Amino acid sequence: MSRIFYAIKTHLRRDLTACRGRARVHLRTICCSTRRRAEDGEGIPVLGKRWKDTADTVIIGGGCVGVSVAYHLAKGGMKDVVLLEKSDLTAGSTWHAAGLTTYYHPGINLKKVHYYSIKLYESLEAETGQAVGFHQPGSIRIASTPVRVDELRYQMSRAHWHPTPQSLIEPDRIKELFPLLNMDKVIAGLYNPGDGHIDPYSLTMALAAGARMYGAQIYNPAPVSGLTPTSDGRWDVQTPHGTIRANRIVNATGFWAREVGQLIGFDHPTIPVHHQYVVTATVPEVKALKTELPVIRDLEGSYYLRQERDGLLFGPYEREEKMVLQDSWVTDGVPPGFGKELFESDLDRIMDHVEMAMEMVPVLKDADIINIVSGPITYTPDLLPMVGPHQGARNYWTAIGFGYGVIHAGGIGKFLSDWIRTGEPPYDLIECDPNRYGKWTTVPYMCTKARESYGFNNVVGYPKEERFAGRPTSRTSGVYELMKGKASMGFHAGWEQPHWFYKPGDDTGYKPSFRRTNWFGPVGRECKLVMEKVGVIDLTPFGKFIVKGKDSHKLLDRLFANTMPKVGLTNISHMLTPTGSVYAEVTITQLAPGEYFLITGSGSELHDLRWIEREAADGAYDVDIINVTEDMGVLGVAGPNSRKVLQKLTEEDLSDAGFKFLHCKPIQLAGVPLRAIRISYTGELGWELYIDQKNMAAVYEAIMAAGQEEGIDHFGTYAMSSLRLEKGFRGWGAEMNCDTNPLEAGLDYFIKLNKPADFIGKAALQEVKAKGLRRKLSYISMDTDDVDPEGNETIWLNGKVVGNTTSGAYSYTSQQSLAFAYLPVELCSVGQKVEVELVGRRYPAMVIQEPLVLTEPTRTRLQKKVKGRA
Ligand code: THG
Repeated sequence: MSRIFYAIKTHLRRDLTACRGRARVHLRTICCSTRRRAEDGEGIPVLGKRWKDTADTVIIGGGCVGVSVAYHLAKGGMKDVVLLEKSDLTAGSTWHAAGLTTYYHPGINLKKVHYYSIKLYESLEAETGQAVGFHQPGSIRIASTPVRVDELRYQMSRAHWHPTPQSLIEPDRIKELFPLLNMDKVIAGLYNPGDGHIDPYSLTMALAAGARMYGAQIYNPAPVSGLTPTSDGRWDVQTPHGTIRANRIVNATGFWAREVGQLIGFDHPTIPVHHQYVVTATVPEVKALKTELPVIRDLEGSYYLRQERDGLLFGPYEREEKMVLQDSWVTDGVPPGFGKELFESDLDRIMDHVEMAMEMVPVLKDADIINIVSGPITYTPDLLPMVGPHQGARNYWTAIGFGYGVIHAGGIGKFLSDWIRTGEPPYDLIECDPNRYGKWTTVPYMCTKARESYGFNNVVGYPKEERFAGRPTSRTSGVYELMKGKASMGFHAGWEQPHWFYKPGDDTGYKPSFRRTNWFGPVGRECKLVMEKVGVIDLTPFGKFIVKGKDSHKLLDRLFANTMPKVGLTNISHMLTPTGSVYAEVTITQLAPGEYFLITGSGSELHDLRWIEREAADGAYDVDIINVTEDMGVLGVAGPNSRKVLQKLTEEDLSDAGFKFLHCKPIQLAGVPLRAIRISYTGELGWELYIDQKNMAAVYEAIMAAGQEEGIDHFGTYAMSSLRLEKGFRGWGAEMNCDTNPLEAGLDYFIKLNKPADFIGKAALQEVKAKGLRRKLSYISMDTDDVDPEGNETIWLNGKVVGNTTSGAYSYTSQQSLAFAYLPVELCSVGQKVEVELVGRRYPAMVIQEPLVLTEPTRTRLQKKVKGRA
């Protein structure tokens, strides 16, 4: 038996307590505080004169994230920043974190967070005078299967338009950088030269020193016992020292986040899980090295390994079924007084990883383990943190749910503080919006997903990834039961929505790939169906709100850049940020005088609602805002035969003159009263039907029966994406978001700069227009083989990066790969040649005239013109 096994099986088991005690001393220079029953306020020293009873922002939680928010707010010039920490700074998860720092993130936005963190950590010592123990020996993500190499190539094509200094390296170079590696299985590596690790305790102390230097107050021990909203949107924050009245509060309480959230009626989906890592004693081969080893992440083995002094530190991500949730904390709360404690470690759980690590790094076999750390960290259902203002409470912000708090702390502190100070996010980080969750994120759901997320830490990250744990949630549409066996389902904000439908002979199910896969053919079939016959799609996941009351028009006119539609009409309209970027894209219908129906995409329901509610509250508008998302099902019926099919079921005149494009009417269809809007994101002739959930199945069955002769069938969201791209329709979150203004996105038609109302973002956009644009959304077509663009790929010209795609798909109607992309204005002319990088290859591409396919209303109009002339 190797020594590492011996150590694990005997020595450590024998005296875990001693071992944990040593872990503290050995790993970090932490002054072990005496335990306090902080929650009870018992024995809490009086803070005396320093105590303030008002603040602009109160941050609750003194881990690396909360302290970073305080540092950045104060540095950004905010006066009266107060941070309350219930026991000691770093207590919770920060103090026992492994401290890894990396430029790498698969998400395109979080790369920016990581980048900022690393740059900040490089300069923090000079700024604050506090050493932070930052090591930057680089890191290598190791691929030992061909699909991993594809994943790394895929990641490179998404990273090249970012400053992230990463490159794909060959085995020889890997061996050179990490001479202790067994190269038998290594095929390639993703190398990030600036990566490394930092001492989380020192980092937090440096940020705290900085925060104080810029004027923030940090109080500890100062546990928060109550949070009371005031009628003017502020908060009374109760502590044993007294109450602070704050303009806003930030919950940055790590694994206490649910408890703090519960003080004001939220149940945040942040679940404590155990994370273990192991530290070895000096390894002679490591000691003999002249330079520090880079951090390695063995993706197949699902662990990270780095040098710790002259030994090694090794941390696995245990499999879904093995990892441990701290269930008792979920049900009963975190035990009072828990601060800098650790759990019993369980080495059986990590044996598989240990074996793989010993194979990859053979010197581990003879290493003695001196410490094992098993500490609580938090996981959210999708592994990403929750950062931003929270819907449902005014001036309540969260910075919680960090599974990787140390690398996120710097960047998130900057991001959140900029958002707080300026009123809008400094860049798009929509995947971390706290409002992506809702009432459907129940405790069992949170737990199942946290488990899945943990186990999936190093699974291959495919495009269009689906995860299945915890599904379906309580959010199912009225036709879900009828569709579920027939389609590959996608998950959208708690809902199940068909991606594509099966036919006999199809290779069914979820078969992810970096190239075209099993859905490629079937989606072509669905596009043909909508272009030539008629298709039905379940659009229930749309977010839907009613806004009514005396000031409804005034409020919406202030929030939206388009003019408000007349009664019975529908408009496409955008909410802009104060600097004139796109916050949201919504369709608005005026149902009755002063009563508006707002429809937004599935992912943006509470994100949009929060923005509308905030403006309504801040401006004291007399309105009612009602979220009807779950009450109403939606069926889309689209294609040239849609009129004929629906006409069979209603007395209402559906002719082009009788029911015009972008009109809305209450109608009876198959005997069911519902609301119909003539609109379709496919760009084809079509209606959306807004139906009480309870009547949805009946309406659906009537439509399917009525349409048999016309060849009716289903289509899903993949076909919809391809069809909308062919028509040149922009998608929110891709072509437009808070990183883009509507003029560069080509949305000019929807922006009424000369409407009388002073809508949010108007002045800024006028300035943008006067200055002129530097880049524009372009429409590009490319020659590919077995792969299509999906968005966020790098665009090259003459060996230089010139832009990025925003979304992409195969156009079945015109048989070519198609994408939207941002390019500098001088490269936007039709005919401009560029290259698009897809999974490691650069394919020839060209800017083309949009759209590839005319929309039905335009086609019909042009046909009428031609007829008129004849
Ligand atoms: N249906 C409804 N609401 C929605 C969407 C939808 N809200 C969110 C999102 N999708 C909005 N996006 C669009 C984008 C374009 C169109 C519809 C919704 C569209 N555009 C036509 C065009 O560009 O030719 C018409 C534009 C016009 O003439 O005003 O139809 O899918 N309910």
